[in-house]
Amino acid sequence: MTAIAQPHPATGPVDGPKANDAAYDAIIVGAGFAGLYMLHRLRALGLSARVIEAADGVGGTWYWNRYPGARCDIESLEYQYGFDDDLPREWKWSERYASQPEILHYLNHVADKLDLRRDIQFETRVTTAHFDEASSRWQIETDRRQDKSRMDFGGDRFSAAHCIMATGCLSAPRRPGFKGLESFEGDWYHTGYWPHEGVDFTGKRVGVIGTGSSAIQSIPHIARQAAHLTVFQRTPNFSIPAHNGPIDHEVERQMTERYTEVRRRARASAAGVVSRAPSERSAMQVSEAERQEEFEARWQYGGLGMGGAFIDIVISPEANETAADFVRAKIRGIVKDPATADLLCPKDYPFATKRLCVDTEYFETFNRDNVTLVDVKSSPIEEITPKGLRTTDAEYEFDALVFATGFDAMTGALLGIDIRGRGGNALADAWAAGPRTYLGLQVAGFPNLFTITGPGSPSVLTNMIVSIEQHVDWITGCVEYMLEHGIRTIEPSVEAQDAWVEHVNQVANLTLFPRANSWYMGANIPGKPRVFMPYIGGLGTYAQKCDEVAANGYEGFTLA
Ligand code: N01
Repeated sequence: MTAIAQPHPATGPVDGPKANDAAYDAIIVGAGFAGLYMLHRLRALGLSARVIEAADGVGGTWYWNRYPGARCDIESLEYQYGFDDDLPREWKWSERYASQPEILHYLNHVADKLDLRRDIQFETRVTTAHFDEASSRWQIETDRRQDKSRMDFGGDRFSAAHCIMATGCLSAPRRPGFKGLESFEGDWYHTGYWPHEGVDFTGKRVGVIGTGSSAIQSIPHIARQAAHLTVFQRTPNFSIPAHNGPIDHEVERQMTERYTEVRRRARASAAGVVSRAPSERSAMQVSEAERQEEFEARWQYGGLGMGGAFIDIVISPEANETAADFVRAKIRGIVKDPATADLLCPKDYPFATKRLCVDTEYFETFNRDNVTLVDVKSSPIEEITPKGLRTTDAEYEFDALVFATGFDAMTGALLGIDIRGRGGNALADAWAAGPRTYLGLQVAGFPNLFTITGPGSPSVLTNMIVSIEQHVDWITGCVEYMLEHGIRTIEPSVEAQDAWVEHVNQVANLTLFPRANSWYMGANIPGKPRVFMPYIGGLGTYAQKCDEVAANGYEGFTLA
């Protein structure tokens, strides 16, 4: 059954001065993979739901990240919806790793096929979401007015029984905070906020700041166009070749024939993928020759599977060092200038404890005559100047600057909205010492607020689409349960939340992850609490726990 996204008659008017707000069963914030699927599921329950989206189209992260070379680092056949058997069969991916335009095309196809757009309000940003205890409903305000009939000022307002954040984990680009940026006379760009019309760097002197995944993907493309490219690196990254190429149609046929089964296995796996599963062997219990053979096989296969070459790679410093040494040797084998190669070799954090990168000819790019690598760890960038930038060592002139400086990950988009729960308490205060959730799904004191792939869930450590579907399915089941049992609100108990946060921290502390200054730890944002935000216990274990909680009448939650 399909509901119509209009004020829901069953919900009734909301008391008080906001009685004119459009009332829905659910407001969903964001129209990426998560928001689209959530809308589809709630409609099937017969609920009224509206998606509020800042962009003028669907796609979320794949709408914004249009920088040259942007593509997925999970294989196309796994990085797609799995809830509908027809979708994987009818959609044909062209490459092993899909490019950003192809993924965006896919999401537009899904939005059309499921007729989702009529319930999405584009070019509108949610600014506040306040829980009204009297009505047990969320009051949501936006920055834009579509309802011209209202006489007051401000954006459209909504009231909803459920407020569902599908805001993404890497969707709040980190604005470059460099002194003097406004004085720069050339053009500057952020990879996470790229112009739709594209950028032509032909004949230009370009500076790229940052060497994370976005930089590693865009640098080879920019280098092929620019007159000269200077890369400013603070921390080198471990990157594995993608070995991208046309899709293997036989693999595609086999996978899509039994996609439900593939997806069931993916959800039960540690990282939400079935290709190149993590090994069960310890790196320290095999011979040197066997270790090298495994590393080489995974390097030749390409992609993120390198991180799962041995079970103890992110647990044992010795095991980790063997993987780090292997990749460093590869870098030195590719990059001809020994000093540049040395600079490109990560040395001061364990392998795979910052998100691994997957590249196409990244290291090879530094063999080009028109590319220079500058170490800004030893001589940091002091300021942007009208003509370029100055480090503590030297001054550089550019026609264009590209900031690949990343995101305020996992909490940035949520805390960018003024979210207030019971007693007017702000989420920003509740999370002042780091995010606290129960299962990454809900926050104590914020009834009926759901966070799809929120902090405290496996999210960014997995194939996001599998984790998104697991969360959306769980939330749908929860909302259905509430409807069936006449329950108006659900929220975690403080005790259940505290116990979960402690468990998330304990598991993280068994690994080497906390040793790196990564965005997983919030370390890329000055002043952000240093907390390992995702849950590293594995998606399969986690999904089972979520299912058990639901089967036990939503154990750990308070239902009223
Ligand atoms: O951002 P990042 P990203 N001076 O935070 C540097 C996903 N993703 O956009 O490491 C100089 O990784 C910073 O240096 P440091 C993926 O999960 C996926 O590249 O803080 N440098 C770092 O090098 C990824 O991990 C895909 O020392 C400064 C860089 O900027 C995540 O998004 C593609 C600086 C930021 O790297 C984020 O990736 C792209 C300063 N003041 C992204 N400030 C795929 O699916 C920051 N830096 C393939």
